[in-house]
Order: sequence, then C-alpha cells, then structure tokens
Amino acid sequence: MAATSLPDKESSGVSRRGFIARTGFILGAAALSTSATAPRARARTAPVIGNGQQVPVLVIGTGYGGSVAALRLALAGVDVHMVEMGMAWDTPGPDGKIFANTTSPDARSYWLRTRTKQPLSNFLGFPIDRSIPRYTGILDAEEFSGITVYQGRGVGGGSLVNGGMAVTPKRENFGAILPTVDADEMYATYYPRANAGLGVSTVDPAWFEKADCYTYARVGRKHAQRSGFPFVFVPDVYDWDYMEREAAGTVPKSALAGEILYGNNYGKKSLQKTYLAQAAATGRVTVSPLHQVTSVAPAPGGGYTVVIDELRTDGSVAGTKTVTAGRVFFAAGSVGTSKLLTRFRATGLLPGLNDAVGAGWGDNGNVMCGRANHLWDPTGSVQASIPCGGIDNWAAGGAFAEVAPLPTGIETFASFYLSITRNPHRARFTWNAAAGRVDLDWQTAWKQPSIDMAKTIFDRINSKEGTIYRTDLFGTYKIWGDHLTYHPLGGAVLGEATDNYGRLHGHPGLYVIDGALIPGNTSVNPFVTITALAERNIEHIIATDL
Ligand code: FAE
Repeated sequence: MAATSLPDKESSGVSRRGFIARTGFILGAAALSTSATAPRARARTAPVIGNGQQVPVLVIGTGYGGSVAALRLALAGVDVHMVEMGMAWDTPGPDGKIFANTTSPDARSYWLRTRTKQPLSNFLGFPIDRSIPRYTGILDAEEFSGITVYQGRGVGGGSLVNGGMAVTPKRENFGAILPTVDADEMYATYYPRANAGLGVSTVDPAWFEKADCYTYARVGRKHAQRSGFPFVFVPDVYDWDYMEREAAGTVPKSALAGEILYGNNYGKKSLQKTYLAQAAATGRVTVSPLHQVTSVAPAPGGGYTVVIDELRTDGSVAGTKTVTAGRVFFAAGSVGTSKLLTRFRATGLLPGLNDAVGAGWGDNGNVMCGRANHLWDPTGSVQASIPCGGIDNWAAGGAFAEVAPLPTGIETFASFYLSITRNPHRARFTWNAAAGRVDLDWQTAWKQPSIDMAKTIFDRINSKEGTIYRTDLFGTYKIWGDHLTYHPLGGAVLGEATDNYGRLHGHPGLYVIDGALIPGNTSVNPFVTITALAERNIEHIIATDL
C-alpha cells in the first residue's frame, strides 16, 4: 500500500468510512466514573483548535501528566486546550470494536508502520511480525539507536495500551526516585489522590485462587515462593468485577480475550474513563486529536506562539495552524517532551532552556524473559492479559519482576516476565542537525546490568525448579528481551531542566508535567508516580502562578 493512501477494508479489515478519526470535538462525558462500562470521554461537534486562536493554556499530549493538568486547571476555572497527535479512539471499526486484538494486529495497531514490531518478535523461534497498512494506529514502536521505545498514541496516551499495573513505590525507595520531592507530602496526599483519580484496586485474593485465567500467575507465585522470593499482588486500574463477569461469560470479553497492547475494549479504566471524562465534565476542556505540535516560541506580545500540524490518518499533513497560548504544558511523554525541548533549544526557538534539557533519560531498567516449565506446570490457554502479581527482589537484587501473561490462546507451558531493574545508565537526547532529527545515545550493551539483576531471580528459580530459559521469544536462541522499553522516563528532569515544580528554566509560562520529569527509574511501573507528581506540581502552580 502506498504510504499516502488510507487503508481500505480489503487490505486491513478496517473500513475507511467507519474508521477515519473524528477531528472536531469537545470532551463531553458526564461525571467521573470508574466503572468499566462507563462511557469514554465523548465527542461533540465543535471546532478543533483554529488557526490564529488565542488560548489561555495549551497542553501538549493527553497522557497522565496532561490529563491531570487539564482537569485541575479546569476545576480552577481555567479554559484548557489539549493537543494530541494520535486519534480520538472513540469510533468502532467494522468489527464493532474500537481496538484490535493483541493476537491479530491490523491498521489500528501501529503508529505509521507498514510492518508490526511486536515486543515478542518470535514464537517457537519463528518471526511473527506481519505487514499492515500505514496508519495513525495506537502503539508507537519508536526506534532509537540501541533501543525501541513503545508508547501509546491517542487521546489517553499510554493509558490506551498499557497493562494498567498501578504501583505505588515502596516508601524507602522514593528518595532515589525523586530526590528533590518531599516524600511525606507525596505519601500523605498525592499518591492517594492519584490512586483515587485513576480508580486503582487489587484483585480479590479469593477469586484469584480459583480463576483459570490466573493459572499462570499462581504458577509464577509458586515458583517464586519455592525459591524464597516474596510474591506481591500488584494493583491495577482494571475493573475486577468486570473481569469476574468475563470469566462467568456474562459480558463481552476484554482481558480474557487477550486485549492489551493495541487497546482494551471494555474492562480497563483508561484515562478516557477517569481523568479525561472528569475534565470533560467541567465544560472547560477541549481536545484536538490528530494535531501535532511542531514549534513553541515566545510570542511578540507575550505568551507563546505554537505551531501545530493537523494530520491525516496516513500521517501526511492536512494543514498547519498557528495559535497563541498564555501558558504551555509539555505533556508529550518522556520521549515526546524531550524531543521537542531538545530541538527547540538547539534551533534557537527557546534559547533560554538549560543544558539539562535532554539529559537524564532512562528505561526504568526494563528487560523481558520467559521460562520453560515442566509439562506438569501448565500456565493455561486462557490468560488474563492484565498482570496482577510480581516478584519483589529490589532490595537484594535490584529487580522487581511482573509475572506477565502470554495471551496466545494456547497452552505454552511458559512463564513470562517483565522485570523492572535498578539499571544505572542514563542517556541523552541531542539534536542531529544534518539529519533534522533528535537522537538518543542509548546503547544495547547498557541492558547488561538489568539482565544481571533479573538473573538474581530467574537463575535461582530455574535452578530450584530444574527449568530453563525460553530462547524462542525474542529471536532464535535469544533469551533476553533487551532491545526495548515500555517505561521511558526523564529527559527534562525535575530540579534540573525545570525548577522543583516543573517550570522550565529560562521561559516563564512553560512547564513540563509528564514522565520526562522523573530521572530514569521508579523501581516499579511508573504511571502512578507520574500522576502523583503531576497532582503535586499542578496544585502548586495553580496556587502560585495563576
Ligand atoms: P504519555 O502517556 O506517553 O502521553 C503522551 C501523549 O502525548 C501521547 O498521547 C502522545 O501521542 C502525545 N504527543 C507526543 N508528542 C506530541 C506532539 N508533538 N504533539 C501532540 N501530542 C503529542 O505520557 N506503566 C505502568 O505504570 N503500568 C503498566 O502496566 C504499564 N504498562 C505499559 C505497557 C505498554 C505496552 C506501554 C507502551 C507502556 C506501559 N506503561 C505502564 C508505561 C506508561 O503507560 C507510561 O509511563 C505513561 O503513559 C507515561 O505517561 P506520560 O503522561 O508521561
């Protein structure tokens, strides 16, 4: 398919008419609801941001940081315009579903790629990637030298594609995560506020013990405990009641149909159902999907001139708009925000930004692996795509391992893990003027400390169980998924590129409010910390700057 043409039904399974994203809308859902079946933030006919428009506050990106900023500013009486490069994800395709299944990726699945780039690239050693039409799909596999960074694209950001694991770090680890932030305040006020806003809860332990879909997690627990590691239940934003009804066969399946990487059609409380729905209810928040910010510079009369490309679903530019914003919040995610700021500093658009912009980027120590179990340890053909437990060896070995699903629909006798490790390496974004792009100097070899830390868990379990690593999931005879991260963090670190509340140095009225603020590692999955930090910072900014 030509890069400029829209995917058609024949080639992609997605019809043109039913699947072209609506571009004009105001979020207009009713009150905050944390129910799985609650409406997503709804579209209403209204103009998207217009050329020449003046707005008090513009938020770049609709992930966790952006959604918190928009809600809190709107509740404080400020009109907010959110600009999102991805689609609205509010319109079902011809299969009646908004999102594609993990096992059958189609045009909806990837951001402007002609071939899937699945995190698990192989099965039984065979490559499983396939051709797809180029489209503004939901999962971006952004490639830098040495690492592929997976990110969500669309209204809701990473909340659209992630596993929903909503983990508050242990208090004793917080000093290493955000050294300039008052831990007492975070644990007394902002972590609880974030957990409430996100709708976080934990699986019912009694149901967990008998649920077929968590056979894999119980096998993971058994193996961990037999080797002397603590197994901990991990909270999530999935609606557990809904999952129980999925298992009972009374509602359409979502987690139990293996939905995760390319969106979740029913049970997960993405930001569309929580913060963004509540923001919409204020009537003060508008969102422009398929709009990508390309430039921010001081405006002659005060505030900032923001240039925005309106995208078509093949990624081409339909038009360019120039608007003026009193204040701009960078919430484009660690990579998105870092890339914008690095370029703006290097090309003179924002000359006041300091040298810390682009620095301090880390991968949260992500590394994946699988283990081959004995035939008497099946992990189940139906696996809930939502992980609910982990192995905590952070203090002794620097690794926290999610017991993750392999939702293939067949019995694999495999245990699969995503480990978060205390990897010390930090990379830097730089402007490559010759190529006209921002580079990241991460090296694949920098994953070795992560592998060593993950091995503190899995070498011991393999030795105790008499089992081996799977070598067929990331290539042929390759044990470690060391080429990727799901958890990009840093690039505009709090207290370095910004002050201690996210105000960018050198340009009053510019703020960072997303994962770019966090210096590379959160010791657990990051979005609760991103949300809690955003809650802390926006409260202070509203009180002092507005
Ligand atoms: P993010 O959510 O990435 O939002 C940024 C938004 O900005 C995106 O929607 C972009 O499309 C948009 N954007 C970027 N550039 C522009 C531009 N120039 N103009 C307009 N819009 C732009 O940022 N974390 C957990 O805690 N638990 C999990 O279980 C978990 N699982 C994950 C699984 C996967 C497959 C992936 C990819 C991530 C996972 N994460 C998980 C990570 C989590 O989703 C991520 O840390 C947060 O989404 C980051 O939040 P931010 O607000 O920083």
